[in-house]
Amino acid sequence: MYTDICKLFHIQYPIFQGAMAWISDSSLVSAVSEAGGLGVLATGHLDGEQCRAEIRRIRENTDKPFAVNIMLLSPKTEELVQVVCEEHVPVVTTGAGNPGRFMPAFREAGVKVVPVIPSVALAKRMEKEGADAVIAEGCESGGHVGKTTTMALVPQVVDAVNIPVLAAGGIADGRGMAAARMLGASGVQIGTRFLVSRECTVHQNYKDRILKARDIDTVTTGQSTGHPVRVLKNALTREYERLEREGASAEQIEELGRGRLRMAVVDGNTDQGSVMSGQIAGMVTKEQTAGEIIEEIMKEYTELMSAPCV
Ligand code: TUI
Repeated sequence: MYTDICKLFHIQYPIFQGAMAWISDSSLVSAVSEAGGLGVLATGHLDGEQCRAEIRRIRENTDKPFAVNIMLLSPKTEELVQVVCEEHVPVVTTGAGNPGRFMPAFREAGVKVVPVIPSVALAKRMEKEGADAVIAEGCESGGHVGKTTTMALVPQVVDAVNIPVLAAGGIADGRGMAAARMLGASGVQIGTRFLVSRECTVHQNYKDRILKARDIDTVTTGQSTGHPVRVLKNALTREYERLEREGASAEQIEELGRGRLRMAVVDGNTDQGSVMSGQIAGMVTKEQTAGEIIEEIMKEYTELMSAPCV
């Protein structure tokens, strides 16, 4: 239960909450950290000062460690990095790109860096550039995804680097966590299950779509743009399919996606909005507090790890 991840990040359980743009705000982050995991603030939709305000709200709610995620496609990346360093945030996770150029600034500010990576090559590069750990994220995840599954990616990354590896993508319970441990991961990152937690402020319509989803209800859109995104099927994904079938340009397809995540998360328009979700949504069937989710996962995990083989 207590792994090198717990020691490195001063947390009770080796569970990171996946950063979800517009969704993982100070409310969810402080609840996950307070429950013994590592809450991770999403900043893909924030500017530097909004990020600073959220960091301060987290610190009002908990004195436990937390992380800030920097989505490297954000036009505000530079100012977000600056704020994270000024605020001496304990941990940064990064996504959707290579954080190499910011590593010296993070190191100088004493910020631990954990890049999310979709490949062995990138994991090796991150280790060389001074990452403290990596999150190997399989394409079962929600949102922007790589090409390799968690099952195939995690052991290959574990073999390739000497820093701790967390597994992400398709994990939502103690069985997934035990499987990740068997693949050599020291911890897990969980997004979709925390999305339906009571402390998550996402629109109830979004939660309801996750709670009702089946195993086959996600699809990746935007394959042709080089930024495939896993979402629940709806009118928007049918429109993506039509555009891609008709050979629309990458610009036209990117344009279709503009503002769609906000539409789903804030306005609750789950038909026209982008309802990002992992493939595990079919198994996420109840709303609980973040604390209950973590307790349940750890109970299942410890029971499995101590059970005799059958
Ligand atoms: O970043 C994520 N998931 C996300 S970001 C996001 S917001 C968004 N919306 C529309 C289009 C694109 C993004 C929603 N979900 N997960 C971590 C992740 N990182 N997945 C894949 C990667 C990744 C991809 C390429 C990491 C590094 C990378 O490097 C390429 C390079 O620059 O060498």
